[in-house]
Amino acid sequence: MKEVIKTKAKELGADLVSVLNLKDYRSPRSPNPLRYLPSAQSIVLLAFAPLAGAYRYQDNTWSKMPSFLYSVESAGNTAAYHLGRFMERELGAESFLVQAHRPFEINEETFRSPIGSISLRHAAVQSGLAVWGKNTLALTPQFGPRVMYLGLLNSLDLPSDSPLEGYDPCSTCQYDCRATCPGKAFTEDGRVLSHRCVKVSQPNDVGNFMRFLTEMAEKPSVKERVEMLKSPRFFRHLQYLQFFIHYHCDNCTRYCPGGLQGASG
Ligand code: B12
Repeated sequence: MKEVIKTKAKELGADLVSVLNLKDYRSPRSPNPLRYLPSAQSIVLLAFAPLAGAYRYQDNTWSKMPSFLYSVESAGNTAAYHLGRFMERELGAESFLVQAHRPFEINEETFRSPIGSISLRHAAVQSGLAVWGKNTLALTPQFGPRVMYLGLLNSLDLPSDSPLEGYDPCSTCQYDCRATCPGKAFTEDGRVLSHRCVKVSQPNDVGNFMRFLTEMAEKPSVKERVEMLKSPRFFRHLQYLQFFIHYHCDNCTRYCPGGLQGASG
């Protein structure tokens, strides 16, 4: 059954596929998957590679986004949806699509450090698709960190794939992703501080928009407030909100040498 699902996933456009039984899923900070699908027994993990040109740009531009996020995410969602429907129709499974990132559950505890429904990196590592990198990303032998993960939580009791052995790209790597992070977002114990990362990776995100609005509210005259609204800064925030997400810095992904001999290199 597992092979039928994997073959179908590849036909639908996934670059990499693996399976993790929930008995083998460990992500202590993440919610209980049964909250999302009470009948869930396993996760089918899908990885989609961006277009090769996505990381070749000289200057960081808005225009890079469709190549490595918007197109990959919509293709991934479409493929995962069709795979889920296939599993429902042909294999009698119930499925729940684990989104690539947003929307998050936003509450008092998580709004400064968002948590996904399923930790796709933990699932990727535990099902042998990838290994943990020093950049805290899940590095695949084929593409390094340059993949987008999605998941299908489902009710089939599928056996897990084995974790990868003998692949340890960070042990010989010369690129010090942690020390060169422009946001100084990495902690000694291998975590990423969200607020520091977001400051440089998503400079037009909600926090910075709030700063903009506060500044505007504090301006003494209407004329000055209107001037702020007519500025490129406001338009950047607006565009960010319309497009849902925009990564500026992506150095830990872009410069990671892992997988550069693979299909994306
Ligand atoms: C919230 C989130 C963020 C937040 C917070 C990240 C965080 N600290 O977890 C912010 C906004 C900072 C962020 C940034 C980025 N993100 Co993000 N993010 C997510 C999301 C939606 C949820 C992650 C989550 O639940 N974290 C909370 C819990 C689970 O984490 P945790 O238990 O504390 O584990 C952390 C550490 O303990 C450590 N860790 C745990 N065990 C081990 C073991 C070892 C050996 C090591 C070294 C580390 C380690 O890794 C985790 C990260 O800090 C996932 C999608 C998903 N559903 O998984 C994407 C996801 C992780 N993000 C992704 C990407 C691409 C990015 C960015 C590169 C985007 C960008 N250009 O800015 C950066 C990378 C920053 C980095 N180096 O981690 C990809 C990663 C792909 C990959 N190959 O690994 C994911 C999987 C999205 C996807 N669908 O593909 N992200």
